[in-house]
Amino acid sequence: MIITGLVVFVGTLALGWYLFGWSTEGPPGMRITAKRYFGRITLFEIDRNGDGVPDARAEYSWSHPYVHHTLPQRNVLDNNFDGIWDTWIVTIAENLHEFPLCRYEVDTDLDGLPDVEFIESDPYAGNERLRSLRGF
Ligand SMILES: [Ca+2]
Ligand SMILES: [Ca+2]
Repeated sequence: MIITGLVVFVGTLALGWYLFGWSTEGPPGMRITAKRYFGRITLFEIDRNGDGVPDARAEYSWSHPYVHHTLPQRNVLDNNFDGIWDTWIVTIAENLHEFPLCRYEVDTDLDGLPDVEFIESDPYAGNERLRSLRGF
């Protein structure tokens, strides 16, 4: 009876881990945590500056979860590392041969809410425009 209860308990833990578990890895100074939702990877939380606080999120839907090299539906960034999200990059259209078309939603007055939007397909140009809008 005790053995059966133990097996059920461990099985429940294993199933819970499979459905909602996470794994963390990354190069020195950076931590990338992949989180599963009902068995599919739908979120990466990234600590880019190694302070223990995630400052980037790559979000996937359950119907279009992460599979090797798939694009997230949305990236959320805290680019000045103050603990408040300030940049939301939404994938509008994927392009197999070029960068995807993205809508940038930018918080320029640092109140945690986006106040400027623009569309860009070149991530380097997008980052340059972010810097010109608010300095980082
Ligand atoms: Ca961090
Ligand atoms: Ca911020």
